[in-house]
Amino acid sequence: FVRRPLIAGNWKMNMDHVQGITLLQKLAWTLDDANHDHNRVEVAVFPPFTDLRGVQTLVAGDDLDVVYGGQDLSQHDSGAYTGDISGQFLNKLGCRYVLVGHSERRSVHQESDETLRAKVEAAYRHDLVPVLCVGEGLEIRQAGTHVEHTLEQLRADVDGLDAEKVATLVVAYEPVWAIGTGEVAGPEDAQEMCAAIRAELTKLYDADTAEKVRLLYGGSVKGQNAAAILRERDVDGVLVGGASLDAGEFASIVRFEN
Ligand code: G2H
Repeated sequence: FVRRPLIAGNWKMNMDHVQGITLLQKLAWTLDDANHDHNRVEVAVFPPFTDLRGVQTLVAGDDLDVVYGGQDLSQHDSGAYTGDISGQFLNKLGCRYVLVGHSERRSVHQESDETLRAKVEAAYRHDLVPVLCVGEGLEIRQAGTHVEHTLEQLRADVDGLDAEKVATLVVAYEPVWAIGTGEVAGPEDAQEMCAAIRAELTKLYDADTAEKVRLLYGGSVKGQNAAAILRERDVDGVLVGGASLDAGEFASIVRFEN
């Protein structure tokens, strides 16, 4: 691998703090039992905000080789924004990453690219690495304009960021039609888009920067399809929803054979 693969579990609005701790403990035991080589991939989980403190305590106390992040953050640092979570709070809880612009945030919360651009900036302001999610819906896929659509989101969300920051960025390509539906984009679909994203980053920045960016695929990833997706040249990891809620299934994705 040119870039260290990132296997990320997005718990979405699942797992209360007790269930979250149990899941993470089981994951650690499963990987230990299998003598998993922790240097091979980076494992990250994105629990609900209310689980983060518990995850932090467990990871530090048991010295787990797992990093974690928030599922969203505010574009603001503090103030009268009831219900929002600042990047500085996530940073203080030891988060390394934060999801930005997951399709469920774009559709359920109508987050615009302008807001997401501000959230990317806020993440960097608080030393968090944004995992920027982009991707097209079914109609756009059927119309054949999915590459253009996804690159437009990318351009809008990273507009004006300096190359040094972009080099650390993670971009997750998640075709909305393949999320939680059991429909998986084929490995070649994932590769097509990830290659297009890398080419676009080369155009916007330079080849060196683009080669450093990790590109993930997300959408109905499971133990049984992960290896084929991860074998693609420009795919540097996966963002897993449903299958990350089962320790054994997620462990089998982490331990994919290539
Ligand atoms: C896409 C993915 C994780 P799932 O949302 O972000 O979820 O694996 O359930 O399709």
